[in-house]
Amino acid sequence: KGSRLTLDVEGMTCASCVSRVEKIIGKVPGVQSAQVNLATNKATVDYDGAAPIQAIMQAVEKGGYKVSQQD
Ligand code: 9UX
Repeated sequence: KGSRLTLDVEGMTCASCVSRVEKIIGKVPGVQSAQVNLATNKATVDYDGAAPIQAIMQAVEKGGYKVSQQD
């Protein structure tokens, strides 16, 4: 019943960035889990309900990273 979306995250330069971004995304309401890949700059997000894209993008940007939506 859950859905999945992929976002592009720029500005992550170390493994701790990955943890930070996963934590940031994981706190967004509706998000079940987030997996960030440092090598590909992609964040895979599993969520319930309506896609929380706007909230995720705001939270990630506030954290100091650039984020864009992927197809
Ligand atoms: Mo690593 Mo990322 O020292 O915001 S945590 S660069």
